[in-house]
Formats: sequence, C-alpha cells, structure tokens
Amino acid sequence: MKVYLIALLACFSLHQASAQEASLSVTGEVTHPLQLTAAGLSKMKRTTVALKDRDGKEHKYTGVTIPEILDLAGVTTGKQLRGENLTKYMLVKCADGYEVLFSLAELDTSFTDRTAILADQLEGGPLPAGKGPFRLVVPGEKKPARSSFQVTEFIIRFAK
Ligand SMILES: Nc1nc2c(c(=O)[nH]1)N[C@H]1C(S)=C(S)[C@@H](COP(=O)(O)O)O[C@H]1N2
Ligand SMILES: [Mo]
Repeated sequence: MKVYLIALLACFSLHQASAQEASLSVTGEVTHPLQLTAAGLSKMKRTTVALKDRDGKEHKYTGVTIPEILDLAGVTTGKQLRGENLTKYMLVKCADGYEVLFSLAELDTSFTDRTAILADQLEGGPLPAGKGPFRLVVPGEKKPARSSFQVTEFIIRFAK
C-alpha cells in the first residue's frame, strides 16, 4: 500500500513537472505541429551566432537554426518556398506579450546567408533570468529589436 502511494506521488510530481516545463510551439501552416522543450532542443544540431545588444556589445548565442526547426514542423522551406508560399509569414509570440514578424523568405537559407537561431545559451551558459529559456537571435540587422526573448510560439500563416 505504502509503495503504491509513493509510486502514485512520484507519477503525479513528474506529471506536474512536465506540465510546467517551458516549451515553444510551432503551429499554423505546418504538417507536424511541434512542442519543443529545452531537452528536445538540446539534442538537435547546435549553431552559434553573434548578436550585438542594444548598446553595441557583441555576445555569442548558441541554439538551433530556425530553418531546422521549420523543417521539423513541415513548414515550406527551400525549393518549396515559391509562388503563393512566398506570402507566408512567421509570427513570433513571447511570454511578455512582445510580438514580431518575418516573411518565411527572410529566414530561408535559399534566400539569405544570415542564420537566425532559437538560442537557449548565451556565452555557453543559460540565458539570463527574464530572457529565457529561449531567445530568437537574428544576426545581420542594425538593431536587435526582432531578437525576441522569452519566445513561446512560432505561428506560420498565409498573409492573404
Ligand atoms: N520578449 C521581448 N523580446 C524583446 C524585447 C521585448 O520587449 N520583449 N525588446 C526588443 C528590443 S526593442 C531590443 S533593443 C532587444 C534588446 O536586447 P538586448 O537586451 O540583448 O540588448 O530585445 C528585443 N527583444
Ligand atoms: Mo529596442
């Protein structure tokens, strides 16, 4: 009886932990809606990019490239990104209500050499409090305003 109770409690607390675990969802015009967790992200191919903060100081962020995440969700990329697919966009939503938008072509490796990533690390450590657990890092822009922190959702849609 006691063992059962302990097992039951263990299951319950595990369930609670997973329910509270931060994640990022990829939904909308996708063939495989995703719910990416920190653990899942850490198992994917890692890429490091540099981003200047609002004071012009450069920092190194590490994570997974956005095209790799979009491919995993079955979003149109590469050769599929033609015709009406060029009217698709990715809306980024954050825990603090901040939102930014990209056309899919802006993020695609067949259109641009700059590599946007979903970062979970800054200079080899976790992201600072209030900026994590995931930050979209967009190099090659004059200001870091679209490099959104506390990202919770990528929503893919047609603009028309
Ligand atoms: N979630 C979220 N992300 C955000 C913002 C915000 O208010 N909320 N501000 C943006 C703006 S306007 C700037 S200039 C940069 C600042 O990034 P930094 O702290 O690395 O300089 O974060 C961007 N990302
Ligand atoms: Mo800003």
